[in-house]
Amino acid sequence: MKIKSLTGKWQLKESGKANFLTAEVPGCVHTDLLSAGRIEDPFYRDNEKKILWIAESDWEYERDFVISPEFLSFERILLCCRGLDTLTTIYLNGEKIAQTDNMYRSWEFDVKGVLRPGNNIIKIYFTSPMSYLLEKDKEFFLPAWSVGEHRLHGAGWLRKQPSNFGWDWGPMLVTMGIWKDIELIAFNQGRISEVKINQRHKGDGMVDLKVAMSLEKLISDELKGEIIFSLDNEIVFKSDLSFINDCVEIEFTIPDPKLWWPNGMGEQALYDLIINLYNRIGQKIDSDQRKIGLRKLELIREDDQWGQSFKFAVNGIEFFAKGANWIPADAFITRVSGDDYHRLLGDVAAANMNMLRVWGGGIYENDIFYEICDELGICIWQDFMFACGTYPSFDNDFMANVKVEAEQNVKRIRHHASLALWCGNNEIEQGIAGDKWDSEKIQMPWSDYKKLFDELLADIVAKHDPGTDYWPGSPHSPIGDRNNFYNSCCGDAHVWDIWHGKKPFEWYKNCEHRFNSEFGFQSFPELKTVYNYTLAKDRNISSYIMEEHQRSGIGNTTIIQYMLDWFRLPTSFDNQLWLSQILQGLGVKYAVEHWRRGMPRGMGTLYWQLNDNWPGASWSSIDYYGRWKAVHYMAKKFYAPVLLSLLEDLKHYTVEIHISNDKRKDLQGEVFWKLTDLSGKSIISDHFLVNIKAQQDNLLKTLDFKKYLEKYGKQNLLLYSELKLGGEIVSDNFLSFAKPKHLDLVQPGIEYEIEKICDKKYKLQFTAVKPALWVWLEVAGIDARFSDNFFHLYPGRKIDIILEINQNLTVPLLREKIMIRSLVDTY
Ligand code: BMA
Repeated sequence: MKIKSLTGKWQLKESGKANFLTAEVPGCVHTDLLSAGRIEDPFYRDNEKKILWIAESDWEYERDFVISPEFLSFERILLCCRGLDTLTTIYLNGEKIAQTDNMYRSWEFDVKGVLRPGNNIIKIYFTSPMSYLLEKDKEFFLPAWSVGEHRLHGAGWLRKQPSNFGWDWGPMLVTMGIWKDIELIAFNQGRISEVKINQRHKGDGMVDLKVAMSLEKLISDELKGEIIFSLDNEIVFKSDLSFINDCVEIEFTIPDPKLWWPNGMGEQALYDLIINLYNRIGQKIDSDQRKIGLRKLELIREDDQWGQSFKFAVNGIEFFAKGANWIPADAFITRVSGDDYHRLLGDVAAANMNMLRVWGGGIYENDIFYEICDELGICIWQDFMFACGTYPSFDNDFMANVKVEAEQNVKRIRHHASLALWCGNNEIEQGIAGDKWDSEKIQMPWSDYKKLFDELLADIVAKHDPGTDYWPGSPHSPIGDRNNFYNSCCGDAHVWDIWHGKKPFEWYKNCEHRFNSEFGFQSFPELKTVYNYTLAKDRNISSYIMEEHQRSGIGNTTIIQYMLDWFRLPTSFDNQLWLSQILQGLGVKYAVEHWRRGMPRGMGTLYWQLNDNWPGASWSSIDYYGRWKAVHYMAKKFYAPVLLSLLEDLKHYTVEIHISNDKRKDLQGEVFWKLTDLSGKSIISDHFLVNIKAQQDNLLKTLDFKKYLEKYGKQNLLLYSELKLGGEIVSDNFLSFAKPKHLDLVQPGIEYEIEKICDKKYKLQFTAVKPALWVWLEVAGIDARFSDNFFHLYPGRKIDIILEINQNLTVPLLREKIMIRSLVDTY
């Protein structure tokens, strides 16, 4: 097989205009216009508004390329477009090859008859998605949520990233372009067209692997091949293959399998599967290589005392899913590099997460995303790309288009060890499926809903990936009235009573669902990030520009409302941003700790949302530039495998000490707790040895503070607790009886030592004379990663922090740049 890549430099122009500019493929019109200096940074201030015309126009990409007579002599030559966004007409040497209408599909066209030796010209015309949608809207209006100033209507007709039209955390930047690789492939005799792997984990611990391989065969004679299955370069199984027909299936047993485990549960062993195809004279003509993790990953739904479970199990071990929801990592998805995927997913693993949900308003992610998830043990809940609106499932062309899209993506992703679940859509069962088509209620009938989500997609998963479970929508209630999408007895739930419903954080304590696939709270990004999209005059949270970068209609008022509940309203802009992050962290922590204590009734929490696709206020825990918000540091702690949490009962003056243990073994440890006044003076403390049962929550003790609360008053007491395993603190927590705003904290007198570990890496040890809450560190002007941040200090407690920066500073210079603040500095 020969491949001729057509990526790289192309020419691009707006249809009807004369001037071409240089385009980069993969890429999109916006990023090319940006590189050419024709538009300003769309993320800066309100520039986004000035460039809506881009998607209202048609665009033309073209390039030439040279084809050798040798290339042309191959029997079959295909033009492969791995991703076109979205409505295109393709011309090769002036001849129309095809039209495309789905950004999620990969396209192959036979072009042997059109290519010629020497110079060739390919042109791809992109039709404006906006004018197309305007037309389709007239044909049949598809109701959808939140359409308005910041979200365009009609996206349901087009198989294109829904959030590209604007969302409540991202810009309205409707892209067009060749967004994935484009190439010519040429081959003789045959090529590998499909590889399907089936794992059977047997009672005796062995694993049977069935590998079915299909060829696109151009000859009727037999073709030879070979399959090699190895681990760390040691061959575990090898066999010759003979393709008399188009398909061969081979089955073999791995007697002593090294299993793949999610993050925190064990190693991520990945075997190499190689399939080679040879021609008649023994030359390799095609090959397929992929990494395979041996594991059984399933959704367990069985009747129990609460209704029906919703929990994942790996290799027969049930586990609590800890993670977040993933959105496309840039409004211009072609800008997301391999390094970006590595960094973001590394941050996911570092926060002790074991699952991400690839949310249905984005994209089926790139291969590299799933490869890294395999390596890091991050299980993937994979939505099909349908979200928050109605879809024309009554239209046969639409359904045929979706069918190919779904088949291709299922076949592309199914072999990944990390794949845990296929899910039909986001939130369409949350009130959008109803009695009939209804624009006012924003509804489509269940009958049409079912065609797409109960039948088409379910059938495709059953046929092409029977080893992975299918779930029709998130949320979905499998028992009883399906309209009751918030059923706490079964299914998954999106818990938005906090934030959208404005209920207090404490309300989480009343809320028991089987799996919390969405819940969350917004915050602002830190000042460094805000600097990137504002002028000095914009730096007030209610300025026009700050509100432009806040896409939730209730956003800033909701942040401030909750902030007033918990904290003193800071007067400086900088502190408002930081405190919004602490507030967000507090809310998400409240929820996760509660739900982890409630296991096994609820067996998962995926907060909304991990990342951002532009800089602005949102529910993310990592901002657009990769900066960890407070909640991401907190996630590392509230998702720790062994978590100590404190549950207050202010009516009865008690506090329960819990340890949620996700480990598969019982543990022995020691718990320490201490009650102090606001000056840090110890009032009472204790420590005791504990036996911590595996894979469950352990209520260790209920402490009664009535006496102390009456004597000192709730505003004057702080409670700290720590868990030691093997002499080392593995989890710690803090509780105040009054809301933090009512604590008359004083300047804590924080001291620290710095020790340089190696270049760009330092150890800092912190102590304080008085209690310091949510101590946060910055290195002035430098992006830093701390092993912990937003931690609590009290007299007698030393906290070691590892600091990594991308510069090599001397200790004195670093000391000059370290900035330390804590809650009292927001007063
Ligand atoms: C959810 C998501 C998104 C949205 C988020 C915040 O339910 O599915 O649609 O961004 O809420 O409103």
